[in-house]
Amino acid sequence: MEENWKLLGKLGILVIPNFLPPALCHRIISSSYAADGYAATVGDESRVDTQIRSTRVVPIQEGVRSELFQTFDDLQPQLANFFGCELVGREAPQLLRYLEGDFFRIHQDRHAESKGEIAKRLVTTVTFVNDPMDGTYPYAGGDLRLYGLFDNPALADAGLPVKAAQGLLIAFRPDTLHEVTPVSRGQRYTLTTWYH
Ligand SMILES: O=C(O)CCC(=O)C(=O)O
Repeated sequence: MEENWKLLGKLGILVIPNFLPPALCHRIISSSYAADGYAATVGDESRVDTQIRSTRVVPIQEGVRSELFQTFDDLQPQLANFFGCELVGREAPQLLRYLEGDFFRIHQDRHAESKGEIAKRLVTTVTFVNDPMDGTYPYAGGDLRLYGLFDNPALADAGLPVKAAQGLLIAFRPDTLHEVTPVSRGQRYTLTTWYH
């Protein structure tokens, strides 16, 4: 396994290479490629703020939806076991498209004051649908970085980048600070979902 993924594993992140097969990843992107989608929101009150987050949520097409949703349903027991909590369901996966220049500044997916559905989040998952070396949809930049994983206070501001790979899923607690650095070339696609 990649050294980077082994390190993430030691720091309490669940890493599942090839969670989604390449053919499914390819179908997800090609079937949604032409769809415009809508600007992704931030915060509990779901507002658009392009200083914090510049990316779009793209609809997941009918032809891939049931297979994809089933795959995420099947993951639930493994997540519950890994994070040592009871999980009762999940939010609908979001397909995110980052164009050149798009980013998501450092944030948490749930924090102490979160309310409503967001307060129910116990696990975040991010799945890479393409990766920088993807033959059909390559990109550059767009690092997912996780913060606060090291006990050493001197490393509190050190964001650990996740080595992207097509189909790779990572799961972490939703109060983990994380960001996506600006994409410098191409289009980056990820799927996020939250388990309750
Ligand atoms: O696209 C990613 O890699 C992460 C997305 C994210 O941080 C989020 O949806 O909260």
